[in-house]
Amino acid sequence: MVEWTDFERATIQSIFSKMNYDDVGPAALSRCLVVYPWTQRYFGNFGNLYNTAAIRGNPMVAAHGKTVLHGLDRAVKNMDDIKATYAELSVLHSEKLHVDPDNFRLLVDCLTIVVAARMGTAFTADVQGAFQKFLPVVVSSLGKQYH
Ligand code: HNI
Repeated sequence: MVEWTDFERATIQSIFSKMNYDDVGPAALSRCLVVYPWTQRYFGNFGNLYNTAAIRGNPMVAAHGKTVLHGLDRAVKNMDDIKATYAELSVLHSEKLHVDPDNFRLLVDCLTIVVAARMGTAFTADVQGAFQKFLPVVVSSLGKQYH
């Protein structure tokens, strides 16, 4: 069970409440697919992922990027029990999608870079500290049902 300070809670909630999901979700997922090309293997049914332009222009990537952010939303709303919140999603990624859990960290790293770029100077070291405390909890909770 992770303990959160008032600052950490307020910061995480503020980042997500100000975030434009339609922009940040597609940007984070497409960045992950470009920077770490092996992550493309899970999206074989998404059509053309041939190069950076194709990935960035792919509507299925964009839609799925938003889905992932809505998935993260659930953790933001349940910060005191992220593990239970993600139990089902963890089973899905493990048993049905067979996603290597190492990839969760790659995606949240790309998300961090996109959020930092969008927030600019508001992404202070303290804000980054709170965000980077939250994301590994997400990553480890999504990996909990793997065995
Ligand atoms: Ni992920 C489906 C959330 C990381 C590959 N994923 C989902 C869904 C959510 C979700 C929500 C929709 C579930 C449903 O339909 O019930 N995924 C998340 C979150 C993270 C994450 C919160 C981490 C931050 N997923 C990843 C990663 C990969 C990944 C890193 C692969 C590299 N996810 C998938 C695939 C699907 C998926 C593949 C099914 C997509 C589809 O529509 O066919």
